[in-house]
Amino acid sequence: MPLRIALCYRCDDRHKGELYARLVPGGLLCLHGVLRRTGFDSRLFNFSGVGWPQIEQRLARFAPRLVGVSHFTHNHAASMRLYAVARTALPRAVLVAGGEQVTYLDEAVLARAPGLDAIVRGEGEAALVDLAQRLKDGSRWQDAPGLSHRADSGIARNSAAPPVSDLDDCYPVERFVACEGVRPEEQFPFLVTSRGCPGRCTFCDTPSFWGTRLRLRSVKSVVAEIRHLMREHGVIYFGFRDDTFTAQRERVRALCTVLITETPGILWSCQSRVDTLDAKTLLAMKLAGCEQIQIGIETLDPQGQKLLGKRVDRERLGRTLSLCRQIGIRTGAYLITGIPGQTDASLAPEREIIAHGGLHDAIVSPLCYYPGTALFARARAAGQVNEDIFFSGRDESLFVRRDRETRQMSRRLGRFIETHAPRNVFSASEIAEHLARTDRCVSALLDWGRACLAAGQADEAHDAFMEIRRRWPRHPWGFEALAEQATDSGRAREARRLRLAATRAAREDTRSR
Ligand code: B12
Ligand code: SF4
Repeated sequence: MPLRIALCYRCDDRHKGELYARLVPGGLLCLHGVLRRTGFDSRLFNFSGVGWPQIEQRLARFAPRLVGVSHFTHNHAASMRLYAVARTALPRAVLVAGGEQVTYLDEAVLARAPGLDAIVRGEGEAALVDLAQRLKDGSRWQDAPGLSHRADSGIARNSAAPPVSDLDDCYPVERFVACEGVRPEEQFPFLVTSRGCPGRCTFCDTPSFWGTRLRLRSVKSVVAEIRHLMREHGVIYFGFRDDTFTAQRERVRALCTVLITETPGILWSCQSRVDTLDAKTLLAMKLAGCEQIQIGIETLDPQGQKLLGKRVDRERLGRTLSLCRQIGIRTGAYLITGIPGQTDASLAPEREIIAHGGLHDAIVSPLCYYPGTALFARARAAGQVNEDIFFSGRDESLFVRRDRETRQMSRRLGRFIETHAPRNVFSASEIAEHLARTDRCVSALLDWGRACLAAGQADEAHDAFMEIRRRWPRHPWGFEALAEQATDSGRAREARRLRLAATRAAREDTRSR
């Protein structure tokens, strides 16, 4: 009988109403898929929002030999309780944790969680498969690489597990089966095609956790995943959530070329930096269905940039934003408030770029300490903070600044974005240009149709959506857009029928290729 393994995630209760927090970390799906492919009976449990007595019962009923928990900073409190509940339900199971929080706080977490046997530091695939294999063989699981575990002398740290050499191996289709509490339409649209980032931002732990060398999945593996999700789950909108999706532009263009022929029925967004975008790549992305890019700007203040280790050149930013507008890709920005030394006046360049740079949206987040970041290491060395902030269970304990000025700055900037960003929608003449540049591609036609709808020109909108239907008869977004129009004019039944047709089209289109 294959060894039974339960992989679990639970978000903190204060976040259970937030879609993003409820999703299981992408890496837990990878571990689940790799374990299943290797022949283990792995089951993935998303316990977000589930009551503790039910969790205890469910684990006892499944009776796994090994339990793995994903423990990040934002689900710290829930993970700690999960260890206690799992230990009560399964007194003899081996209970391990992995994820960004426990990787850097292994000793402190083990000291506070008596039910937890071990922590896997860093990338989990090789270490967890090794551990499971040892359990199956009856050899000492404590010797698996990458582990921090309890020993007579305190906490023992085994040497690091080898990094996965071929990332494609971490993304088998087995990760989409045997998942409880996972809603495919919410969880599966997020795609990650690489690990590592060449950046060295001080507020981010990616450089230390994943390294500054980029490892990439092959185009074939990414396209196979998209096709699978379209066919089996009817997903037609994806978010590439790589840290810097465009870090290697030739690879992005190669991917786009295949997407255009193999999965013409999708739209997508991605995240990037201004210094990794150019006209040729942006056009390839637009033609392959990219409709939005979120750009990490963080701050435009030179002092702030120095502190955060990220230099965004204002001129280049302006050029990139206007290139995106010319090609027809919407832009969003990530901005950070609460940087030491930042004042409302020093946010003038950000306001300028929001009002006149053509941004469609911006998200403001407070500067936070995370374990494994240079920002935290420096502050700790200077005696300003210690690890206790990660154990308080409150988001605010992570904020670098908690003063009144910071709260005001964040509120004001938020209001400024709400007022100004909506004014930056593409104008009719801009969309007409996008249509010409892209030989009337699907995403430009959608923009055109939607702009017509907003302007009350229902017939023109219908024509644009029907053009998609005519030129790409099985393209799901043709149906989807017509469904939007039907909803708009109160034809609910027709909208439902068209939505069903969109899902069917996505599935049939991938089957027929
Ligand atoms: C894509 C992404 C998202 C997406 C999708 C998340 C998802 N559920 O798939 C969205 C937009 C929803 C999102 C939201 C958030 N995210 Co996010 N996200 C990422 C990003 C860019 C990639 C995640 C990923 O797939 N990585 C690749 C996989 C393979 O790695 P992994 O999930 O970490 O898992 C590996 C290891 O951690 C370990 N591991 C993990 N769990 C376990 C369990 C066991 C038993 C074992 C052995 C090993 C193990 O092994 C895994 C496989 O190698 C990362 C940055 C990064 N590069 O990782 C940030 C990151 C994970 N996010 C982060 C944050 C803060 C958030 C939010 C809280 C933001 C917010 N304020 O809303 C929310 C929380 C939502 C959530 N439930 O995770 C931080 C977490 C920092 C921390 N210390 O916890 C990160 C690290 C970004 C950063 N560098 O600061 N995120
Ligand atoms: S913030 Fe983005 S660009 Fe900077 S190191 Fe992290 S992942 Fe890389």
